[in-house]
Amino acid sequence: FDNSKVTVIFVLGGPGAGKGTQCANLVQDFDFCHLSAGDLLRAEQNREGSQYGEMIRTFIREGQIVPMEVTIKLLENAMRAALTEGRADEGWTDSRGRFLIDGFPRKMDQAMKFDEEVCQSSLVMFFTTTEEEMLKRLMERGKTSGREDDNEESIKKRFRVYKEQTMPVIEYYNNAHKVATIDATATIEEVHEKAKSVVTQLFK
Ligand code: UP5
Ligand code: MG
Repeated sequence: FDNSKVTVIFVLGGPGAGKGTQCANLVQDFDFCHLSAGDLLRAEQNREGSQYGEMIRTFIREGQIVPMEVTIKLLENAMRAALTEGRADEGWTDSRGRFLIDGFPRKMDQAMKFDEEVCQSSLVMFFTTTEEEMLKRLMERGKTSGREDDNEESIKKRFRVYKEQTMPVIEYYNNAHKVATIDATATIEEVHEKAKSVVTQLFK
């Protein structure tokens, strides 16, 4: 994608930090197309005829990172679709091409490949809070989410993979001065206000 036509913000943070919630809020404020890598993988897992369904299910349950070729292909397809068709479902109407990419890249290899072959991100929003808080949120959500990884065993594995594989990605972008760190411990509304001001700064 042409970086002069497309703006990408990566949204990172631990499992349950509130990435999806905050992206949904930012879509209301700015003309963003919100793409959650996890949601795209879950949709592909459930798509009839997908050759990756079983593989994705196993990786997600174990909290492991699905091989990057699959995820990057899904993201690229979704970006292309959004640029050509718009995303009326999210109220995304014009084609300036502003993307919030949620929960990606969570491993160094994905970060390098996306930067080199898809496009460069403008900013990384990093939502951070304690493991205790994230566990509490996910266990609560697990009562109704139907997500196969919202159980204590999977959550512990997700925390481990996050620390071992995703934190280095955040470090890497931090060294490139691309990271805006946002304390996600406060209420959804308070976190939203902070996130909103970060994006406003970027687009100023
Ligand atoms: N909540 C949110 N904010 C709150 C606040 N401020 N105060 C109180 N409660 C708050 O929020 C989680 C819950 O907390 C909700 O109930 C919310 O109301 C509440 P949410 O916004 O859903 O948090 P989020 O950070 O999006 O949590 P999520 O569980 O989606 O994070 P993960 O990063 O674990 O999940 P994701 O879907 O991104 O990935 C799932 C799996 O897919 C990965 O483990 C991996 O196996 C696979 N994957 C890949 O392999 N590759 C990828 O590139 C991406 C994913
Ligand atoms: Mg999410």
